[in-house]
Order: sequence, then structure tokens, then C-alpha cells
Amino acid sequence: MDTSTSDLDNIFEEIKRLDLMQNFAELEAYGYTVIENLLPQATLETAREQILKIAAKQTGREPDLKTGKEHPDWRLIPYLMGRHSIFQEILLNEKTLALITYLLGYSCNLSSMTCHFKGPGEAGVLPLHCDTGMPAPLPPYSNVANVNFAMVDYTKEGGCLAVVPESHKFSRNPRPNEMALTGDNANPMAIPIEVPAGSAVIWHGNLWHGSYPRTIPGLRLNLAVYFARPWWRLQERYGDSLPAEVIERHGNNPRFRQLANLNETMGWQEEGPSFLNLKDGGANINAENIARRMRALNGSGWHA
Ligand SMILES: O=C(O)CCC(=O)C(=O)O
Repeated sequence: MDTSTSDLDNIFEEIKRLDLMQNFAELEAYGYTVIENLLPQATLETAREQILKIAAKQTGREPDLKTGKEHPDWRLIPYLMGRHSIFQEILLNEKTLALITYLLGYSCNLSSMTCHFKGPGEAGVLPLHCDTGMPAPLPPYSNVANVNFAMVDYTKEGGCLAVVPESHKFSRNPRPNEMALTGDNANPMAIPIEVPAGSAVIWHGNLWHGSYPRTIPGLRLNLAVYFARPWWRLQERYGDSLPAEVIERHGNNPRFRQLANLNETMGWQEEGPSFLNLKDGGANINAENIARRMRALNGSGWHA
């Protein structure tokens, strides 16, 4: 039945079917949740191998997972989604996508898929922040949301993710004196997320998070999958800029199309909006088309 909460009804059913009720409750209460050991070993290894390969190309130095000596501190390895099918497979993981859909609706986009690539060194600390890039007060619902896959075991000394539980309810960014994760001014509300490689951490866009510096040898890798509601500016450019083989592989999947911004209709040029036919004097403007378009953008409720 089409009710005013049909999108919410659907995602709620999906969350129950996937046995994610505990994660759903944690997201609401604490602003984040962990699904341990989510990625199959082969997926984890392939993704990690690809990240190391791309990092070698980007930096001109061969990464050493055990020592990390060629790559101290922190660097970003961007634009991973289109670079290997394993990243597309991870993007479409039904469990993480179900929780993201609860937070952002079916119409959300992928904003970026990057690796925070961290070797030993104090400068590898990422201070507490939240990813909702707008002035306070932040809306109480998520405008953006993250899935952070641990590509190696996460430990505090290894430079793992840090979160401030319940900070999604503060509706603001941390102030400068609340951002530190090390030293005398370290925020006492922050906790380390220590989980095995292959686990996924999902959080509400208003949650304060960051990561500790790595104080032991080796590399700490994540896969940071960042999503946004469809009116938000996206960090990475997908849509028609994606490699043709990616569009060929997933272009018929409606969910992938929306995530990868293949349904974008903005940025009109002389030919006008693609959903109109200007030659026929805008013959496509009718109630049904407009309703379909509004539904794609807003849906019947805030969960669309
Ligand atoms: O895992 C990390 O190092 C932190 C990631 C982060 O801050 C982010 O994805 O916004």
C-alpha cells in the first residue's frame, strides 16, 4: 500500500530482513554502529591490494604494510569507486546501504570513496570534526553519512577511528578547544573504535569523529565511503565522468544510477533540461512527469 511513510516502511522492512535492528538502535542512540567482519576475506584482500597499487602510483613509492616507512603520517587516496569493480561491489553492500538509506533516503548520492592512508607519525592525527559542512544549528536528521571500512585491524595505537558517542545530538561542529585527540587537551569524550579488518562503522552525519595518529610501525588503511542527500554538493565527480566500463556494468541498476549521480538533470545548457523536450514546446510538462520528478527528489516523505 502506498502510504505517507512508504519509503520508511520499505527501509524498515529491509533493516529487519537483514538482521540490523540492533545496529539501527545504536545509530539512533549513539550516532554510530559497527558491523564486525562484514567483508568476506577475499573482498577485503582485493580491495586492500588495489588501494596499495593506487597509492604506489599516486606517491611514486611502494607502500610497505608492515613498516609504513615510505608513507609516514597521513595522505588521502581519492576517487576509488570507478577504479576497480571491487569498490563498486563494496558500495552496493546491502547491509551498509540499508543503514545509509535509513539515514539519507533512497535518493542519496555517493559523495566520495577515498582511503585515509596512514603511516607512523604524530602528524597523522585527524582532529575531531563532523562532516555536515554547514553553520550550526545542524538539522537533527542526517544530510550526509559515512561508512568507514577497516582495511586493516583498527587499534588506538595503530591510528584507528575515534568517535564521540551521542555527539550527533549536539547539532554543531566541535569548537577548536574540543577537537584534540592527543596531548593534554585531548577531548575526554572521544573513544577509539577498535575492530577487526573487514568491519564497517556507519555513522550519522552530525557525529563528531576523527582518527588517532599511528604510533607503531605499519600502515593503517580505511575505505571511507561518504554519502549525501541529493541537494548536497558532491566531493567527487561521477555521472558521465565515470569510465564507460563502469556505466556498462552497473548502468541498468537503478540504485547504482542514483548513487553514482547518473540521474543528474541539473547543469542545463542550450538544449535545456533533459527531462523536457524544448522542440515540442515543453510537451513533457504534465502532472505525471512533474510528480515523478518531485518524487525522485523528495519522495513522499523525508526518507525518499
Ligand atoms: O578513518 C579515519 O581516519 C577518519 C575518517 C574521516 O574523518 C572521514 O571519513 O570523514
